[in-house]
Amino acid sequence: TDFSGSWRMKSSENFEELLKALGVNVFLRKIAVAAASRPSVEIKQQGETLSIQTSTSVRTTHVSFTVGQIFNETTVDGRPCTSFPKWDTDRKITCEQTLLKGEGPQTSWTRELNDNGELVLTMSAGDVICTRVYERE
Ligand code: R13
Repeated sequence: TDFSGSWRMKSSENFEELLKALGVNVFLRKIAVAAASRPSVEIKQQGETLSIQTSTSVRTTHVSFTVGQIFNETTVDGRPCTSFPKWDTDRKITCEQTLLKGEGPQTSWTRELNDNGELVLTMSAGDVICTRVYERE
């Protein structure tokens, strides 16, 4: 599986609910939701190592990790965590996150290349699941 490429989002469900579950206040939530409706995602993959840059007008994140190895990132509400990405299938990575400090709902994300060549991202907080589908640019 090769996730490499430039990706454009075609649908998003439950992003605001996800931020709400994480305790983000309505003011910041509205700003985040507006910005996150037009993201641009650039992925570079070499073997088991991925580099993912997610850009919006107000926030850009960059993560680089090797599947099977713990790495540091931040949760979608910006809290530092350690993350453990694993192959769920040969086309799907599941990543469980552990907060470095404090309490909060259990968070994770998955990224999968589906049969239509789309990239499906899910982000979870407790039992809230946000699903975002990307197509190649
Ligand atoms: C701002 C500050 C308040 C907090 C926040 C959280 C998320 C985001 C912005 C902000 C955005 C996230 C975009 C995510 C994407 C994910 C993906 C609550 C910290 C800066 C308002 C914009 C695009 O699709 O991979």
